[in-house]
Amino acid sequence: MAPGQFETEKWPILHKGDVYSFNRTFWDFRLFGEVKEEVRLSFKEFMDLPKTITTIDMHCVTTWSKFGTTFEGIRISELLKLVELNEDVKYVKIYGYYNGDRFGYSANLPLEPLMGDDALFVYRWKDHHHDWQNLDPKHGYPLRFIPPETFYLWKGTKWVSGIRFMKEDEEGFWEELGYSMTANPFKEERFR
Ligand SMILES: Nc1nc2c(c(=O)[nH]1)N[C@H]1C(S)=C(S)[C@@H](COP(=O)(O)O)O[C@H]1N2
Ligand SMILES: [Mo]
Repeated sequence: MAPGQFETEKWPILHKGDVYSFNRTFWDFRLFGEVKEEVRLSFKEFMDLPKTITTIDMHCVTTWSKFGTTFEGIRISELLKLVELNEDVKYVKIYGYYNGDRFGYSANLPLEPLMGDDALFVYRWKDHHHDWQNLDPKHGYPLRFIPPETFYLWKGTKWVSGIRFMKEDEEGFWEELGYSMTANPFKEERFR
């Protein structure tokens, strides 16, 4: 158990701003920043990418942890096949909607720990009490990021809109407000 956390059976809802309402026509996903050529994916193009199923623990910095949720989604490494990164890209910022601003929310992360099956853009989940179901809009429908469990859940951007590739680390939404850049729950990296 990560220190200072307690287990919750329910899946709490936590975010700033309005719940984004999905419109397939206007939705796209951008891969930009330190790339040779920017890429935009329609919802169909994104959902046609190969899928991965993984069970991931979630740790919210407000001290709840939800264990053993199984997610279906698309790995970052699938998206990396679509762009050519510039040299020395080491960080990403994962953007999402905030009150209608498609890049209003963001979270920074190092790229290297996101290369596995436990860093997913998810749209479906199940657990011990629930059968497979689509994400609820409040949890990020149609697509939200779930980070590896070595990052607090604020790094899991809901209503995702794109990834910016970066050479240097840069603060996102909560990091600008004083939260940790590295955010490891097992080291209790909450603030800085
Ligand atoms: N777009 C967006 N994504 C967001 C947030 C937000 O305010 N806006 N809040 C983050 C925080 S602080 C947490 S703890 C998780 C909560 O996800 P949940 O509501 O599905 O439990 O979403 C993260 N992703
Ligand atoms: Mo959070």
